[in-house]
Amino acid sequence: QDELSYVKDETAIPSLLKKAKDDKIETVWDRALAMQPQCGFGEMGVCCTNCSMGPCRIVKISPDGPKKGICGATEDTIASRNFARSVAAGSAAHSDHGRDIAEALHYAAEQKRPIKDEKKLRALAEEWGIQTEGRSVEDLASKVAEKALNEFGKPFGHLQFVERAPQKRKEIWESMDVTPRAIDRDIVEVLHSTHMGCDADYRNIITAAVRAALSDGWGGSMIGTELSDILFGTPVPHEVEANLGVLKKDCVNIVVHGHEPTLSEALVLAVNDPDLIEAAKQEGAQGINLVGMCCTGNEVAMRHGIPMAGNFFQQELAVVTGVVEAMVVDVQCIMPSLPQVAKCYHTKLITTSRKAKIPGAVHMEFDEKNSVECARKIVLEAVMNFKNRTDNVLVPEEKVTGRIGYSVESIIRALDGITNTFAHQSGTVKPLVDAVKSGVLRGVAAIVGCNNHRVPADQSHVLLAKELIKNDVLVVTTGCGAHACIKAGLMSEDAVKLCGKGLATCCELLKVPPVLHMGSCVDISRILQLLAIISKYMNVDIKDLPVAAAAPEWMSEKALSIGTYAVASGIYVVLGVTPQITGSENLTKYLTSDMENIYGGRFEIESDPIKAAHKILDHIEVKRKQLDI
Ligand code: NFS
Ligand code: SF4
Repeated sequence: QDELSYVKDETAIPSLLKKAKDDKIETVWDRALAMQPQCGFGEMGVCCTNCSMGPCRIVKISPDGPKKGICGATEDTIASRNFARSVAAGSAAHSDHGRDIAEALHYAAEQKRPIKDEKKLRALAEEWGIQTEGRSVEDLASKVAEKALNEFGKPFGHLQFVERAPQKRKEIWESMDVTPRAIDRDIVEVLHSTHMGCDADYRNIITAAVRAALSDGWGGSMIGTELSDILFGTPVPHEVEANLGVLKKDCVNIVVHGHEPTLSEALVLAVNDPDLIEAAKQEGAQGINLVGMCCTGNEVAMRHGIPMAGNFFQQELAVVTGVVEAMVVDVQCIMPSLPQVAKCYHTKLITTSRKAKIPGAVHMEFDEKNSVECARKIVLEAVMNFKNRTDNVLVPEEKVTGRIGYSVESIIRALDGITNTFAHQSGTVKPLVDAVKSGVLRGVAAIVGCNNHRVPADQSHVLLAKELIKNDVLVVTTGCGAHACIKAGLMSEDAVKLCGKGLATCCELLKVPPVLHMGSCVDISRILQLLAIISKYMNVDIKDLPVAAAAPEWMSEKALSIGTYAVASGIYVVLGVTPQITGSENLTKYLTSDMENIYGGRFEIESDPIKAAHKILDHIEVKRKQLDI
């Protein structure tokens, strides 16, 4: 009980919810309430609208209702098709983000703009068989970008990043014929095969979904991460402030929200422009305060220490503070309700992508070829809006500091820092593996994903993380889960107090928090990469490692794609919110059990975060036993 009230307070949500109520603002919680009871057919995944003979639904609760769609599709076919289409959409979202980054790298090379991580660029070029000797940075960047863009539609072969996976994993994929081939093709194939009257075998439908998901994790997302690092810099550890308390009453506040770092990087440059700062002062502000929300927030926090204003369920509340001059958004996880909320204050909601326009928002399209100028215009729009702010403001006090920036490179560098303690070759994961083998550290768990009204916001993320670190499991996190963890203080030095003795010792030695922020949701590819490195170092498959993943509050299709590629990569994945599959017992059994026999990973559904933690701990112990450590 104590723990619950503590978690609720640290989100900064209650005070702003009260203000929202006073201001007669409708929020996601109000709409969720109004939606009750939610449709049982949809919840179970047995509603089909794939053709206009439908909608069809399978009636499970009474023996008399229809058991087949009008075309004859069974509950297994319908539920698996729905699931597969969600995975394909999620993979599309991540991968299209990756493609935009590849294009941005291409333009940067063309326009001779700075390319931050030349070392990483050269390493990737070599990995991809591009001649590096005697080539300029621009030339190499443009070749790498081109090769990345080809990954989306190349007619033959398979994705290049597949080669990063351990040998045994590649063999499993080969044997199941799920080795991702070309990103767009694998996604299109799901849409084709789930068209009316095509694939009716739920297992085969999930196999296609697995291929599309793998083309996300080991394809589009990995391209997004790697090329963002090359272009904008690979994150290194540093301190950052988090929660809505990072908004500043006396400054022009700009919240950048969405996903792709291209827009946010340009804004970071623009807010430091002396002319714009001067303009803000002319308007009576002390300066310009740029803060980030959701995954874009993670991107700019990881690379520039821009404060993390909040996660998915805090986006409306950020506007409710009354001090946001502009909320600038690009793609994904942006609530269409925002213009309604913004209308009640002075906030301008500015959409910037042709892929995501919202009625009621101001649209200022962001052009990658002209990024800096676009960003300046947006910032000026915010600055000029400062004078419209009213007295109806509330900046919550909640604000914490945490240490973030844990790319694979910085994790390995942190491990290198203890060379004197362990006999150790530098640049490897040996100290981490040694700590796991000795049992000081039991294993590693990833906590990722969103907020969902079915769970008190952030609570499952935080309770799960605390239970795991208490039991000597190192936690890595991304996305909105990372926001939840930093807000709860789990990325601060103090968090070591919450750890078991073994993990506490490791953290003190490595000077890292027990919960490592690895970035945005596309950066889950960093976690795959880390697991691949560890597997190769230990000469085992990913499925043999004492690791697990959880998405305790997930809601998006992207999360389903992530879960699916994680399972197909051999990882045990606990979902805290039940996916819309339960109308098909066969499909449910396939995802939560049969897949383990094929891929070594499987889904688990567990809504109680403490029970979820113990399932993860049990899983880790089983894997340790099998490894004989
Ligand atoms: Ni991930 Fe990022 Fe958050 Fe969920 Fe949305 S922001 S890509 S989908 S809600 S974690
Ligand atoms: Fe109904 Fe079949 Fe059409 Fe789906 S595809 S709506 S189950 S007739």
